[in-house]
This record gives sequence, structure tokens and C-alpha cells, in this order.
Amino acid sequence: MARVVTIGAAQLGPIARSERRSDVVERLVAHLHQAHAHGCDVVVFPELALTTFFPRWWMEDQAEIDAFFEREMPGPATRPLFDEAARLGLGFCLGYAELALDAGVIRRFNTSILVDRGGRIAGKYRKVHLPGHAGHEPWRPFQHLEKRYFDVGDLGFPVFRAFGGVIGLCICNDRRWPETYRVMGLQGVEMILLGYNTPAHNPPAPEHDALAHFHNALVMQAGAYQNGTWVVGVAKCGREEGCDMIGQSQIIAPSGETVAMCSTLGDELAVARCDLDRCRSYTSTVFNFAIHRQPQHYGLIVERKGAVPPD
Ligand code: CDT
Repeated sequence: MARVVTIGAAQLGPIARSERRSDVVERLVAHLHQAHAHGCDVVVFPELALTTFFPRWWMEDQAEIDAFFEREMPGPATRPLFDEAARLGLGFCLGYAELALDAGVIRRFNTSILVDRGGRIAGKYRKVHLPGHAGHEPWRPFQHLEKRYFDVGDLGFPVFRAFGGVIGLCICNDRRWPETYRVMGLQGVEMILLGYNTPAHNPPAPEHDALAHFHNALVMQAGAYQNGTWVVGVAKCGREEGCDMIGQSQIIAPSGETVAMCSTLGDELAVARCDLDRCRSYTSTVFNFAIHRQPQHYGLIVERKGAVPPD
């Protein structure tokens, strides 16, 4: 019998800096209702889905910075999202800024969680590939200070048994790195859920701007095909506080084909029925890792060092 998980890719339009958490949560709950009407099992929200993309600003006041972080999940503002999802029997994936207290030490992560149909957290991931810079670079039209505001994720790329399959999480810039998909592919992942905030303009490399949509699709479609997995990529997009961000949230099959995509730059739901058994068509043939991968023949990095002189 087919293992079908119906996914709602819940794209968000811009979130203003002045928008309250409770207003954003209302938007997320509206997505839940629409997804439920479409027969979804799981709703995927973007990276940092509860606030504006605050790493675009240089801030020095720690209290101002910490106002963008969640100290508990669910907390008072997010409890209605968990409650409504559980009432509807929907799972969801949510990105947010996490302030964690580990043995008396405060750490801050760009985090994503997987919540099951009962409102319980079934998996957590903390972003590993933090893009941008740590210092103030006033020449930029906007900053990208993830390296200043977040610690590097410490949970690796785990996968979770949920919704009848093997589910993995990653966040935004992670999608550009083949290691992200392969580490989860080696654990038998069948569906990778990710959110993104991708500026349409890349200040250090403006020559990439015209290719932003192409690169977005390229990395996710390649990751899906090369690992025989579904990939769900969901944007926060549109003009947010004067910064344009790309949309084109999409659901990609293990064939590498995009089967559903958003067409606006606002709150929009893209829905697809995803048969997890389609993964096997790839993972048992061309990408049967057990039979065809040859890691012992890839060459050790130390060996290769002498082979190619450095530039
Ligand atoms: N949020 C995030 O990770 N954004 C990055 C922008 C990098 S600049 C090209 C991304 O990879 O989309």
C-alpha cells in the first residue's frame, strides 16, 4: 500500500519588524485551516517564521536581540498554534530563533522543529551552515549577521521516524550543501523539510542575483534526486522591511521533479500528495548506496593534498 503524506508548503509573505508574535501566529493558524481543508497531513512553515528576518540589522543591545528569540516552545504566543494543529490532527514543521540554557550557559540557535499530530515535538534541528558575516559591514545595503546572532548547530543532521516515514530537517543555506542531503540520505531519509529566507540580492556577488531562482531549484532538485528523497522548501518572501526575498516555495519528488510550487510572494499554500514509496524507485536502483557507493575509492583528503598544488 502506498505511503502517502499530503504536504502543505505554507509560504509566508513579509513579516514587519513591528508585527506581534500573536499576529504572526494568527497567519500560521490560517494556513493550518487551509491545509486541513486540502486534506494535508503536515504543514511546513519557513525559517524564522515567527519574526522578521532580524539578521539583516546590526544590533548591539542584547535585550533588543533577544526579543527575537523564543525561550520555550511552545511558549505563551505559540501555544495557540500547537493547540489548533493538534485539534485538527495536523503535524507541522516550524523554524524559529531558539534561546537555550544549557548547564547555565545561554546559547542561541536558528532552529527547526517537527511536531506530530498530537502537538508533541518529534524532532529538532539547529542550523549548521550559517551564512553571512559576524562583523558590521556598512557598505552592504542590508546585513546578513547569522554568524553574529547564532551558534553553529550542535545536533548534526538527524532523521526522525514520523508520519509513517523517515523525515529530516535542515534550514535555508543548508540546502546549498550536498553534505546536508547525503548525511540524511545515508540514514534513509524519505522527506526533507526546510524553510528559507533568501534575499534576491547578494551584496558580495550581485552577478548571482539573476540566478537566485535557478540556484534555489537546482540545489533542492539535485539533493532530492541524488538521495532518492522528497524535498519540501518553503520561503518567507516578498519585500520585508525594504529587502526583497525570493519565493518559489516548492515540493520536489525523488525524481528531482518539482510537483507543486507557489506563484506569489505572499502567504500561499502549495499542496502535494507525496508517496514515500516513490523513494525506493531511486534508492533501490541507481542510488542504492549499499551496492553502488564507493567511499573507499574516493581518496583520502591527505592523499589528495599532494596531488594538486594549491593556487
Ligand atoms: N537565511 C539564509 O540562510 N539565507 C541564505 C542567504 C545566503 S546569501 C546567498 C541562503 O542561502 O539562502
